Amino acid sequence: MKNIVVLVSGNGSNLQAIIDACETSIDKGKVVAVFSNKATAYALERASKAGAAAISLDPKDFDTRDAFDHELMKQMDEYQPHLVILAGYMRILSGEFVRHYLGRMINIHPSLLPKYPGLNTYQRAIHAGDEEHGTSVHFVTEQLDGGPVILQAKVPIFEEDTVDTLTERVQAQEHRIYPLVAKWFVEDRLEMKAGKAFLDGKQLGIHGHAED
Ligand code: NHR
Ligand code: GAR
Repeated sequence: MKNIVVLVSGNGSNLQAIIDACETSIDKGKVVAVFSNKATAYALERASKAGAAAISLDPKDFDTRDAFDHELMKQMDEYQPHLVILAGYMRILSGEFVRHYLGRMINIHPSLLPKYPGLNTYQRAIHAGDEEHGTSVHFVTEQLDGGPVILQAKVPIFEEDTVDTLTERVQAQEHRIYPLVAKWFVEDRLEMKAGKAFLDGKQLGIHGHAED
């Protein structure tokens, strides 16, 4: 079994999709621990229900970002993670933390990267009058939302869309693609080398694996 550790801050619908996939399609992976920077995150309840450790650390108990990340790393390593998954984790990670998990930490970001790194992507896409939006799974590097993309999913934006309707459409796609990427990683089909993503030894392009 390969241990998966997930970092969350909120609802945890992506966490749930991955937990469910570990019961069905990700034969070699298991979510062993879930860490949150918010004690009230619903994701922690999902973790407990699934029999994973559910742990919250409060940033207020630490003087600096580095100190918080260092403690988080120490506690995570007790679970010997093969893969670290950011699933709606809303805190920027320090350089030390990112370097420690480099090549085995992935994130899902709600935009078609490299478009719209950072926050409020739905508002920005609607406001810009874009005809499509989407989500990207990428390896985490020190550059915020700048690591190599593994897989994207696109959705249309309709005239009557609001942030809520668009979020719902994008998240439905996230729940499909994130477990798939986790499965690839656990099966040792996916790796990051020299800042690029490779699937089955083939280098992926800037939009990741081409899939409809
Ligand atoms: N850390 C590094 N080093 N690199 C990445 O690519 C990261 C990361 C940490 C989180 C997720 C990311 C996203 O998918 C992620 C990718 C939070 C912020 C942010 O500005 C930005 C991007 C992401 C997550 N957070 C504020 C902060 O000061 C807090 C915002 C809040 O609490 O609402 O940490 O979008
Ligand atoms: C997801 O849609 C993810 O793309 C986004 O937060 C949501 C979390 O939902 N991530 C970010 O915005 C990272 N900054 P979930 O908690 O239900 O999985």
